[in-house]
Amino acid sequence: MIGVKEMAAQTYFKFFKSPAFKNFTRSLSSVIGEPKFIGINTTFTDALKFVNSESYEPIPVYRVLSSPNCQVSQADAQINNDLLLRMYESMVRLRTMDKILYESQRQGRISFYMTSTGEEALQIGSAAGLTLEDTIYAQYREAGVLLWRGYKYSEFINQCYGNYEDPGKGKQMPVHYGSKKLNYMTISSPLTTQLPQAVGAAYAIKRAKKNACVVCYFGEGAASEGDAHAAFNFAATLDCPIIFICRNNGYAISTPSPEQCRGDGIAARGPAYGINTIRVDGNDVFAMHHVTRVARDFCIKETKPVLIEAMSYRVGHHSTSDDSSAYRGKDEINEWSKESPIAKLRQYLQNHQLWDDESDKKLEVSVRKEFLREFEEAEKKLKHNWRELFSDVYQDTPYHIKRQMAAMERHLKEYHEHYPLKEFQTS
Ligand SMILES: Cc1ncc(C[n+]2csc(CCOP(=O)(O)OP(=O)(O)O)c2C)c(N)n1
Repeated sequence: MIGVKEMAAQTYFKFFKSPAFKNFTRSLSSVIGEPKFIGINTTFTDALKFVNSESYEPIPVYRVLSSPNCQVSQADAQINNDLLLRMYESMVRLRTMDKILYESQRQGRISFYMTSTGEEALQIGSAAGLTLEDTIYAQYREAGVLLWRGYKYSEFINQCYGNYEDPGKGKQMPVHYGSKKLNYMTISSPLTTQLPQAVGAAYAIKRAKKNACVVCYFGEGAASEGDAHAAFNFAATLDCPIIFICRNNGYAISTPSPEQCRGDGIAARGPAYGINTIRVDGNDVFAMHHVTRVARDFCIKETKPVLIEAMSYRVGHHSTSDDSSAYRGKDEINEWSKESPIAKLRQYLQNHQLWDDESDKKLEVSVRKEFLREFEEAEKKLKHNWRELFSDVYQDTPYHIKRQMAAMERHLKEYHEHYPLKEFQTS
């Protein structure tokens, strides 16, 4: 039985929610002077006040793995043990692969490399919160995402060598991976091109009513390109199911993020575009995984975009072409190395009797052995026929390209002893 008071409360509640009440308040506000500007929902004020960073409340960083005890503070951010161990192993695999490929560049075996050191949790945590149905548009420092999705060591190495097993036929720089099978778009060197492309793909997914989303990774430096604005705005106004994951690792090559942009980082831009936004500790694999899972559910259910700013630190040089000691001190790197996401997760596993020194040693040895075996194989493989240099751009090779190819043919005939032609396929 409900009493008179409850009935009265229900009636009031119904009235306040009714269209009649909305019409009444709308007509009242036009009398007392509330703004009717299209698309803006606010009030008039006679206080002349600029909105500035002092009156602005910075967006906090979502974190669940508390230091120094490495406990997970939120029940729904917990990860089951099997998945957690798989995540840890993937982080160690990524670090080992980075180490070997970085050193192989230093030995002159490959031309270029970029490591993910310090950003392993960001990549593996988010990748584990997605499915293979979700389409990935990445920058270049997201090898961990591809590794998690099942890209093999041999595939990474073949691409870096540009040998005949590289689907890109050696036409791209190392680390410009792509995999149709794993729904991972091939990396483009020009920054931020992936953002508007990713929004277009998300719009297509929305029209096809697929139970999936697009996930677009980019650095805070890339967010300064005009394409980022176009992408955010289209995603918001066209209600696209896309998760933007900004990897804010503190630097865009030598430019520290406070010189890259002012204000409250990249996350602050989200609400201005009308995008649901969160800032997360990218070194906390639990938080990263949880946020990505929730964002995925939200953006598929609501067909709306989400912006995640994942805070981390680029421990390594920008690439093998960079020497970061020219623009940052050792102390800073040492300080951040203490925040190693791999060490944090390892501590958690150890605290819960899921891992120990012995398991660590075993894993390191087996990963290294497996990787080096693949590495040796890839190194023996020939590169594509040099004539491939001229293919795959035009459907019908134009006259000037044919002329260049003939000139190259003549040149190599005459000066063949100066070129490592034995390393290339002949047909
Ligand atoms: C349009 C364009 N401008 C400049 C460059 C040169 N460039 C390559 S990487 C890079 C820094 C990008 O930094 P960020 O987006 O923060 O990613 P991070 O390398 O830190 O992961 C720059 C300026 C480029 N590749 N494309």
